[in-house]
Amino acid sequence: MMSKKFPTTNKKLKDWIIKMAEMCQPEDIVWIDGTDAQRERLEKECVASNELIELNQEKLPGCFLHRTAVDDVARTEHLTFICSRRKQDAGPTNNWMSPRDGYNKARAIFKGSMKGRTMYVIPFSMGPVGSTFSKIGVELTDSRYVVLNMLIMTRCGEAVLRQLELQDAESGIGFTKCLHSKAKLNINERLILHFPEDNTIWSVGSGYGGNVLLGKKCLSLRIASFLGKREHWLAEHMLIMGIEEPNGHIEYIAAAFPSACGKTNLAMLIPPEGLKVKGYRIWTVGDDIAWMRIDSDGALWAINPETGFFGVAPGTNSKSNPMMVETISKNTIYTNVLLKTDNTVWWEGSDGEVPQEGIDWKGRQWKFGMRDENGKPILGAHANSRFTAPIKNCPSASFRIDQHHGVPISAIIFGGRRAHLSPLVFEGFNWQHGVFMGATMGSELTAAQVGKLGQVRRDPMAMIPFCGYNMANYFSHWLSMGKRMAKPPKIFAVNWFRTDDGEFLWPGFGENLRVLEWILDRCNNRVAAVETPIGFVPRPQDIDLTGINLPVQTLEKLLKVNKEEWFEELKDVNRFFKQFKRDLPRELWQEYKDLEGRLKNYE
Ligand code: OXD
Ligand code: MN
Repeated sequence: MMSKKFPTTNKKLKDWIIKMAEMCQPEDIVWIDGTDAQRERLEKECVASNELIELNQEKLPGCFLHRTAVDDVARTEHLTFICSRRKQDAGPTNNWMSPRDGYNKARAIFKGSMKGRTMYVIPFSMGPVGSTFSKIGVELTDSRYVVLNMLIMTRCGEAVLRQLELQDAESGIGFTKCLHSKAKLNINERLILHFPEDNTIWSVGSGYGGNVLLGKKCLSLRIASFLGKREHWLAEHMLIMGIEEPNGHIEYIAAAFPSACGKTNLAMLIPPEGLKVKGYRIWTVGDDIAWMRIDSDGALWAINPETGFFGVAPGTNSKSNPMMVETISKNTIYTNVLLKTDNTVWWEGSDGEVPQEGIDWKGRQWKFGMRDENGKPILGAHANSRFTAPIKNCPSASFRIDQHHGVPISAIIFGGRRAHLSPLVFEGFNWQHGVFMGATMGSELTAAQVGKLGQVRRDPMAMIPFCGYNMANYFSHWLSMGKRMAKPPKIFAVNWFRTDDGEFLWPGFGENLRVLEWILDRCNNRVAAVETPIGFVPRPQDIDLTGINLPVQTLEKLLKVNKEEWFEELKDVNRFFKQFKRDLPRELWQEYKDLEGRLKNYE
C-alpha cells in the first residue's frame, strides 16, 4: 500500500500513523523534513496539479495563489466541536459531541478518504523547538496546500521529530495527534473535532486555513487553553508587541481583540508623525496568539507560538499596514484573492489602481463594475481572502521571536468594537476587576461574522470561538493565575471605534500609540488618572495629542462614562453570565454587583 519508511524511533508515533493510515488508506506516506528542497518539490507538484498558481516571480518572488471551494472560505463554527467526555466540560458556549460520537461520525468520513493520495506527516512545534513554553504536534494531511502553509506558520521537520523523541524518552511528554483530510471537501461531510482529554484533533472535509492548519486555532487555542488550565498557563487570542522607548528600553504588551478589529495592524503600527520626535520603535512578536507563563521572577512572560501570519487581505494597504505590505511581497501564499492579468494579485482595498479585469476568487473572468443579479458589485477577492507569510519578512519583526523565554508582559489589553459605551481606554482596579473586564467584553458584529451588522456579541477575552473547555472554568483559571503572580500585569480595555453622530471620534491606526503611551505610563506610575465606576480613565491632558488636530471636547467625548449606557450593558452581561449557572466564579458576580453599586452612586 505505502512506503514503510519510518524515520522515527518513537513507537507511539509510529503506531498512531499506521492506525490512521489504515483508516484513510493513502497510497503513500511522505515525511516533512523542513528542507527547502522538499518544499520546492511540493510547490512544483502543486503548480502541476493546479492547487497553486505560480505568480509573477519578478514582482512577487516565491509567491503563489490558491483557490478554495466556494463554500469553504471561513472557519465553520457550527461544525466545530469540543468532544469532552462530559458535556458540562465543554460549557454552554461550545458545540459539544461525545468522544464516541465524534470519532464514529468522523471515522465514517475519513474511511478511505486518502485513496490515491499521499499522506504527509508534519512534525511541528508551536514555539521554539525545545522551549519549556512549546508544544509539539504531528499533523497527518492529504493536502499539499496544508503542508506548505504549515511550513510558513510553524517550525516543522526533522529537528521537531528529534525533540519529540527526546521528550518522550525523558519524561513521557506526548504530542498532539492532528489528523486532517480534505476528503470530498463537502460541507455536509465536514467536522472539526477536538478531543482535549486525548490530546487529539480530527478535521475532515475542509481546505480552509482556520479549519485545517491544525497548529493554529485548534491546537494553539482550543487544545492549548485546556492544557494551560491543567498546567497553570494561559493560551490566548492575543497579539504581542514591543514598544521601544527613546532610551532603548522595550516594554511588551499582549492584546485581545475579536476578528476584524485591527489586531494585525496594531501589532505592527508605525508611530505617527507627531510622536516621531520621541523616537518610539515598534517590535512585532505576534498578531494572533499568545502563550503566557509565570516565570521564576513572578511576572508573566509570553511567546507567539507561530512563525507566520495568516492575515485577512481586503483592506491591507500602505496606509492601513505598510509593514504587512512589505511582509507579503515575497514567499507568500495568497488564498482567494483576484488574479490580475500580469499574474500579480489584487483585493478590495489594496494599493494601486483598481484593475479593469482579472480572474476572481472563484476562478471566473472578472471585470471592474460587474454586478450580480441583485445589483450588488461582484467582489474580485473574497471578503475573507487571506495571505500566509513568514514573520521574518516583517520589517518590525522582534529579534526575540526565537528566544525560548519569550518576553515579559507589562500590560494586558482587551479591545472591542463599540460605537457607544466604552471609553477610548480605561484601566482595571486590580487583576480580579481586570478579569471581569475581559469576561464582559463585547464587540459589534462586522462583515467577518454572520449576523446583524452592529449587533453586540459577547466575546470574553476574544476567545468565544476558541476556548477548548467550559468558559466559566476558564474565568476561574484567569482568576487563579492572578493569585499565582507576584507581579501581575495591569489590565486595560480599549475602544478605537467610538462614534458621535455616526463619525469615528478617534483616528485609529498609528495614532493608537498615543493610547499605548498612556498605558505604559500607568504601568510605570508616571501619570495620575481619574477614578470612575468602570475603572481609571485618563485625564485629557495626559494623552499626548502633538501633531493631530483633535479638539479637547472630542477627547472628552472619547473618555466619557455614560451611566445609563452602562446600566443597559449590565443587563446583557447578566444574561450572559446566567447561562453558566453555578459554574460562574462568584468573584465575577461580586465584581458585577460592585460595578452596579458604583454606577448608582455616580453623577
Ligand atoms: C483568525 C481568526 O483567522 O480569528 O485569526 O479568525
Ligand atoms: Mn484570530
